[in-house]
Amino acid sequence: MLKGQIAIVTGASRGIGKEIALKLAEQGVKLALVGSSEQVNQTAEELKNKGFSHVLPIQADVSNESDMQEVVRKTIDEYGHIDLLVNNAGVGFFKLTEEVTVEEWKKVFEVNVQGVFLGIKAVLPHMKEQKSGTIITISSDVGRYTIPNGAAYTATKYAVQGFSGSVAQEVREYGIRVGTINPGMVDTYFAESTQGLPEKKDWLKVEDIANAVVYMASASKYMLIDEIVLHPLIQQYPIA
Ligand code: NJP
Repeated sequence: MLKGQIAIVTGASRGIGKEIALKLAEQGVKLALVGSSEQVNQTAEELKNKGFSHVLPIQADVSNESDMQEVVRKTIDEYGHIDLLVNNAGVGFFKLTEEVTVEEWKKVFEVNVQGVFLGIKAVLPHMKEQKSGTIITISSDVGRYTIPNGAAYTATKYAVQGFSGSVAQEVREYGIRVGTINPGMVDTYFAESTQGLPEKKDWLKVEDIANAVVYMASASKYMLIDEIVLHPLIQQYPIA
């Protein structure tokens, strides 16, 4: 169902975004991969070595407006249009609020909130014109309930939920679907961790989130899946 579609995946250098890229490529999706470091080129090379030829790496910062406009321009130049945007890039840190610096506060909002805004802002004119499109943002379970020692990160994910929900209502009349995926603990490099550590063996795997993206994106065109929430069984979490 996704075969031949065109997708932009942000934060595709590693972790969840890299796996989303692989799962979409396996479905026959043509990809533009966005990361702020050179690692995004390496990820694209790995996919090409696996036999997926339609992979365009774009080194860009999601929090920079001209970068994201350029991402959309390059994707359209390469493939002609855009069916799917996956806003996955994100950063996080976990510490007591009084220890958070203004620079850290700004950074987490710039990437997690402004980055989502700029990605959506850049694709919407094209999706509105073609009267179709799907936008999926990898938010978090902490976009729905609060945790201690992560107030700044939690605040960004609440913002993402509100933003995404409002945009969804703005654009449904254009056939554009906007939803979020809200995972609990996922084994990645997030917050300066390392993917594959033995102590994270019972956490969600990157493929769990990537499979959710494929499910959401391939839903019938008349259906919007607003939100998918998923947790590892071992994670205790409050119900909002
Ligand atoms: O993290 P990680 P995840 N512009 O650190 C990229 C959410 N989440 O895969 O810039 C463009 O392995 C970076 O690439 P690069 C989380 O909030 C996670 O876990 O080249 N890209 C890398 O590819 C986030 O939204 C958990 O270094 C930028 C990627 O982002 C999403 O899942 C739980 C960038 C980060 O890869 C993916 O995070 C949860 C920028 N300015 C939600 N800055 C979890 N892991 O437990 C960073 O609830 N990137």
